[in-house]
Amino acid sequence: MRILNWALALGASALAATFAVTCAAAVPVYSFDVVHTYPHDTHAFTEGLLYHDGFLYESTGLEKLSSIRKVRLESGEVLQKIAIPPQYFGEGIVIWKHRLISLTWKSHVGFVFDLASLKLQKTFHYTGEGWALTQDGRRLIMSDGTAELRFLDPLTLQETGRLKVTLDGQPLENLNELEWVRGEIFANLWQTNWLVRINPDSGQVVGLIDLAGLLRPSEQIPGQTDVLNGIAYDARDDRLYVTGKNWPKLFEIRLKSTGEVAGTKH
Ligand SMILES: [Ca+2]
Repeated sequence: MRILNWALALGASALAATFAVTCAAAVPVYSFDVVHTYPHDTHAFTEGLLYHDGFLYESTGLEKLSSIRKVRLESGEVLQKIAIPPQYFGEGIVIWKHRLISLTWKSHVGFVFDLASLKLQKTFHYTGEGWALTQDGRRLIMSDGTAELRFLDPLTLQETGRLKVTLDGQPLENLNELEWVRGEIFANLWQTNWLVRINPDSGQVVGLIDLAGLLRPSEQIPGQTDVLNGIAYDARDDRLYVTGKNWPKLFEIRLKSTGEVAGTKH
């Protein structure tokens, strides 16, 4: 079995510099098979992605361009779309019952929309940055760019706790887009082609998913195609979707074990 140095594998030089050579547990590394490929709006700077009742919901970022959309998976057709007020940089989204909740990056403001109409119902506030949202059936889970995930009460949107995420015992920062998948939190590591699988109780990373090569170089639009971001999961049919900022494609993928583990050199 080959052991990868995870800090080098993630291309995370800052992490490598602070990494202590104390190997707690080697973490399995997964690769992927593409099951289906779907079109994706190359002007959608994806910040949030989820699957609900047969449709994708996607939020996009950038000032003056932020939006929330309901999208037909198969065609990429935008069925409903609202603009986020131009002073805000839109971030993650989550659905809780008949509401859709969204974050903004650095404005400390979140929005609650009626899911059916996408009409704004109210705003709420939080400290720090807003990156992504998902939910585990009991709580909302929020990332803010640090190594900590926050749990929020889904009704009051007040913080109820935090989870420090660690890889091999070290805090793992830049947790971006989130998805609750089969009892684990999946997170996209910002500016990398990696997803991590997080134990929601311990915060430990229990798997690394290498998505390098998912979008081929020939499919990338110079000056426009940005980083991997966006994970959605259809729990009913066990389908996992991923895309990226301004990517021309959205992929259904299936994870496969590489037989490799990531850890440190001993
Ligand atoms: Ca998601």
